[in-house]
Amino acid sequence: MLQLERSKLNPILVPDKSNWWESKAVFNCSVLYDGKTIHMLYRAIGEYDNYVSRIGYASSNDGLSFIKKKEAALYPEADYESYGMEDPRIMTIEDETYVTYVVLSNYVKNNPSIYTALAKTEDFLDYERLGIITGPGSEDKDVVLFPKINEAALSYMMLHRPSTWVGPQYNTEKPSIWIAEGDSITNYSKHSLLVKPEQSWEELKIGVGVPPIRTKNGWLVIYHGVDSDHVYSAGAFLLDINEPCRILGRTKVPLLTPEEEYELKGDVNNVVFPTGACILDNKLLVYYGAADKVCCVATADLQEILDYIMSDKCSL
Ligand code: BMA
Repeated sequence: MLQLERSKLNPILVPDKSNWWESKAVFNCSVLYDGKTIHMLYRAIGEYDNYVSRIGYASSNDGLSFIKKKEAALYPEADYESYGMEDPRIMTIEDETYVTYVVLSNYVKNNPSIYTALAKTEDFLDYERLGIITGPGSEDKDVVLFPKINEAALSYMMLHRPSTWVGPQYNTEKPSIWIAEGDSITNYSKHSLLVKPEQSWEELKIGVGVPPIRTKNGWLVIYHGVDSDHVYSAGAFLLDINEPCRILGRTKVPLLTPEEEYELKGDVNNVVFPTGACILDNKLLVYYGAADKVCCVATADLQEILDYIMSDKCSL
């Protein structure tokens, strides 16, 4: 049974009491390695009354020690962001850098409407907002975009988790991971069910954590599953490079489940929530939020994890 190995330096990012917008919690971090610098965006909380999230930026040369920028990278400006911007995920598509993030707005009967929005950046300083990219009423979170599947690909591909798409008409009883095709980077219309909860550790729901990573064996996707006690764990599946609707393997047992104090106790207990990854010297570094409080990293040898996902032990 393969497990991700936690860094001894965890947690690698903690709240900064002296900086109001990130004084309470910093978690669910995503990264982009540009060959020199590891850029990180993370969800930050500065007050519990309204629990409005902002997005912070940090950078590193080794993937372990990060220096934060004092000002928030993204904070609610657009109407659709008014109650928070959560869970940023960084992707490169055709040499451009994009960020998906969950937005909360328009409270109706104490419930916020949930969407995912997209922004584009060249330097992690300025962000161009491209608007909401998920449909009304779907309460879509955990949205990641694929890089272009191949040179000839005309369409854009997305993985998403529409929370309300459950029931016989959707062929799934629990919120699941869907794959969608779009004619532009912001407009996705063809949707199909891709991965449903199967094991007890993912009984309540699953959602993609980390944007798909191109490997020689296929697209590696790290995701989270939530069990009936609301414990969040991490698993992985592998998709065919040219036909990402084809699943090549999937972990049956979590790669990471809350065990350490910083994962067991926080603002939401018992959470490991992977949202980013990069590869350094053939090592996969998986970045995750722990207990909705701090940022952490855990690693695995890239080839070992690919072989493991493809092996009988964990495939479907
Ligand atoms: C999800 C999101 C994440 C959070 C997780 C665990 O629905 O809100 O930001 O880390 O729940 O609380």
